[in-house]
Order: sequence, then structure tokens, then C-alpha cells
Amino acid sequence: MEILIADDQRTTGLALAWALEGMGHVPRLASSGEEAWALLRKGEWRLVITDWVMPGMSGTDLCRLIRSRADRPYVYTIILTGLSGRVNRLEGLDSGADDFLTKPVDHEELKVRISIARRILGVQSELEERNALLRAMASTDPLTGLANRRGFQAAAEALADGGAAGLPHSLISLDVDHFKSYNDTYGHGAGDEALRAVAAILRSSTRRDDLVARVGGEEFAVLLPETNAPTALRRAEAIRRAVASADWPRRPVTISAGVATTRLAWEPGAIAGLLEEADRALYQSKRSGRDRACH
Ligand code: GH3
Ligand code: MG
Ligand code: MG
Ligand code: MG
Repeated sequence: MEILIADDQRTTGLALAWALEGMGHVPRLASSGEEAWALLRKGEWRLVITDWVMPGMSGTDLCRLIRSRADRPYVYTIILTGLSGRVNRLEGLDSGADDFLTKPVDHEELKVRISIARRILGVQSELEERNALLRAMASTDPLTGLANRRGFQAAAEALADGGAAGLPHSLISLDVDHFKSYNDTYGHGAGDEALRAVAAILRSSTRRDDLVARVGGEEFAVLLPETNAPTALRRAEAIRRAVASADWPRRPVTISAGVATTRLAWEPGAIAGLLEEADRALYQSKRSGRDRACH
């Protein structure tokens, strides 16, 4: 595996690197804590073996910095030290180090410590994968594969946080027309099929940067970043037309749409207001006969 070594003494570092190479690993030698930290911020090392005493950033300083990055994959740290004694070990553990190696390094011990690191990193990776899967599941609608309301809100807030000030964003709120009667006539299974088909049409009639979500039973939303009101209304109309003109196996399915656009700079919390406004426009579409888009 790729292993990052931090040691201010070149001969010690090289000897360790050489030993690791002999075991089939790919070591990278940094001559200070600062250099190791700079490399870690750019690269993807999961195992660091660091000298304790170095001028400038020490091994424990480096461990603390590594632990302060909560969002990154877990980095396993082994502190290399000539120092011994209980107090030092406690300080090392307190800084977030996972293990110790005493100098001069015993190669058999090095092998064992690395195999422990690999085992723990393996468990960590599995947990990280499962967490990522759970996160994805929590924000995805299982019926259509679109984002659900939670995923939609999270993505909209992320857009609000990173958005260029002053550019308007638009939101289209969509609701399938007379869907209760569709279900009552053809059954819930056929209704689900129709919802999946609507989702597919939404997906294919939107751009990569748009966010499409199923926010309720037969309710969908499309977020259009950096899109002004006239463009958004045109896009909503195109979506409506795509649904209405699709080849429906049972009876034509139509949707009504409501469009809302931010006026000023996009602010946190604005998404709730925007949804409400789009829903009001949607209600207008329903009242004026359905199968249409209003702003
Ligand atoms: P409107 O044109 O005013 O929107 O009429 P509507 O019948 O679509 O409105 P209403 O809100 O009364 O009915 C929505 C229906 O959507 C009720 C429910 O049976 C159906 N529905 C909601 N979620 C699902 C789902 O997951 N699967 C299926 N098959 N039907 C669903
Ligand atoms: Mg040193
Ligand atoms: Mg509805
Ligand atoms: Mg409806």
C-alpha cells in the first residue's frame, strides 16, 4: 500500500522507506511535518508513519491536524519514536495516533503493525461505503430513482450556499392531473408505472445542472440554477408538452406546472419560500384548467 513517511532525519527515513519497499509497499518520504501535511492535503494516503520529534511541526502536531479533518477518509497514523515511557505514549494517543513504533525499527514488528493498520482501514472503508450508501438511500426516491424531498432540499441549500450572488434561480413545481382517478381506474401498479414514466420524461427534458426530484406522491420539482423567469416558464412549458405528447399506453397523462424565480441574491432559507410561491403558481394552473404552466 501507499505509505507516507515523515522524518526529519534523512537516513532514518530512507531506511524505513527501503524496508517498506522490500515488503512491497509504495513509500513516500517527507522531510518535515509541514511537508507531510501538504502532501496529505493533496493526496490520498491512508497510512502515515511519522517521526515524533521534528523541528517545526512534530509528529503529534501532524496527528492532531489529520484528526481535525473529520470529513476525509480515515488516515491511520503510527508514531515513530525513540522516546519511551508512559507519559509520551499517552500524549501520542491523545493527539490521535493509532499506534507506535520504537526506533530502531524492528522489521518484523513493522510488518505486524502495518497488517493491523490494513485490517482497521479495511473496516473503516467498509463503514464509509455503507454510510455513503445510506446517505444516498436517504435522499433518493426508490420508485423513480429521483432525489426525494430531503435530497432536493439538501441540494437546493448547497446551491444557495455556493451560488453566485445576484443570479436568479428558478423552481418548477409539477403535479400530475387527476391522478386519483388514474389510480382508481387502472390500479395502483399502473399508477406507479405512470409515475416512473413521468420521472423519465422529466429526466430527459432537463439539463445536467438541473435538479429533478419527486417531492410528494405525484408531485415533482425541478430546480433550474441561474435561470430567469421567462426561460424557466419556457422550460416548464416544454416539460408539460413532453408529458402530454408522450405515448401513454392507457390514457393520456398530463401535468400542471407552477414556476417561481428568486428576485435578489439567493439566501439561505429561500428555498422554502420559493417552493410556496411555485405551489401557488401551480394552483393557478390547476384552477385555470390543468395541463398548463403558470408563473
Ligand atoms: P389534481 O389534478 O387536482 O392534482 O387531482 P389528483 O387526483 O391528482 O389529486 P389528489 O391529490 O386528489 O390525488 C393524488 C393521488 O395520487 C392520490 C393518490 O392515490 C395518488 N398517489 C400518491 N402517491 C402515489 C404513489 O406513490 N403511487 C400511486 N400509484 N399513486 C399515488
Ligand atoms: Mg526526528
Ligand atoms: Mg397532488
Ligand atoms: Mg394531482
